[in-house]
Amino acid sequence: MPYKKKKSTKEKTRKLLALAKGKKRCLIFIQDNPDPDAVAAAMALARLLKFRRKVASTITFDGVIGRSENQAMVRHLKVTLVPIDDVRVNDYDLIGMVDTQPDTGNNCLPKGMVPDIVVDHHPLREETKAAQFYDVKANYGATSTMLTEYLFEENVKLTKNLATALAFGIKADTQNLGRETSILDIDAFHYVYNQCNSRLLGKIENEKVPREYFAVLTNAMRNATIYEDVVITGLGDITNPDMVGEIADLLLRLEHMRGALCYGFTKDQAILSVRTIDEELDAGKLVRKMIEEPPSLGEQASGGGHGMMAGAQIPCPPTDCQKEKIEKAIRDSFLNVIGASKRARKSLVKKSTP
Ligand SMILES: [Mn+2]
Repeated sequence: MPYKKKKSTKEKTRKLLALAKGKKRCLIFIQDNPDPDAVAAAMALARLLKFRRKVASTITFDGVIGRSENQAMVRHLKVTLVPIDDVRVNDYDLIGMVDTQPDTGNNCLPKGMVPDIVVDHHPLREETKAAQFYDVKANYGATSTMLTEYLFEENVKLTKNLATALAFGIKADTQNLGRETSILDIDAFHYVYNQCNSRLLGKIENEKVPREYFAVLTNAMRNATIYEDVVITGLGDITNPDMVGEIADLLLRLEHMRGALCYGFTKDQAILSVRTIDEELDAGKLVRKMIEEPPSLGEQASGGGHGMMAGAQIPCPPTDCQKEKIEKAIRDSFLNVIGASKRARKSLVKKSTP
């Protein structure tokens, strides 16, 4: 079926492009430790602004490009991502934000700054409404799908690299169009896949991983504990924060489980990922309850998510870090909110014998 334009998209792109009129440089914020959907969506917004308004964009982020696949994406598709520490925010006359929103705690937008443009597929936040332009639709599986609609609406030709990025972005956020996917994601995927370099996409998705990857994985499985029908593991200190989400996904595949939690410590924070297949208990609500309800993660924690997946971060500077205390708070509050007994515990795998 041919890809179709939507009336609602036309209204959105018109408003967005009106805002960009006469502007010169756009700074696009994405989430910390960005994933393929964030990178692809930012590339697409940059392309739209360049093609229709001759606005040049810089994509900025904080944290690291952790997963080998994501590093391969950036390398093969020649994406330039500039760390926030190397950016002078005052050099820009337009501020964009994609795949995240102000005040979520997982991006480096300076405190108090209101972006001009916000496009995201997580639940709408109150702070976002201050933006002159926002398009936030939680029924989309990927922000890349929303930006694909914009580009199609505005007849912007996709480069091979951009089409490949968008295809990867949509696949990555929807577990290959299987999780939280709408027909909109599938239609957009077909559109970009037809124009992408599928051989290169395959190469990116199957990028080699370092030995450390298997060390983290082994450690995670050895430390995993089952409490009734939920499973929890901690990774200790990590250099790649993306492992937390990847391992939570993996643990949820364990039969009879309705929830999984994985957490780890980066240099200045504890981060956690929650996954659930419980229709009643939305992962986003679960994480919000973990932050708000006693025994809570504390006032400094922030987080969010939706449907089956959510995450949070708790500041934990290396100097006064009380990792054990935070670890206990994470585990206790998760078990409390999801309703699983602390006492009924067993190890996921038996300790190996020499
Ligand atoms: Mn996304």
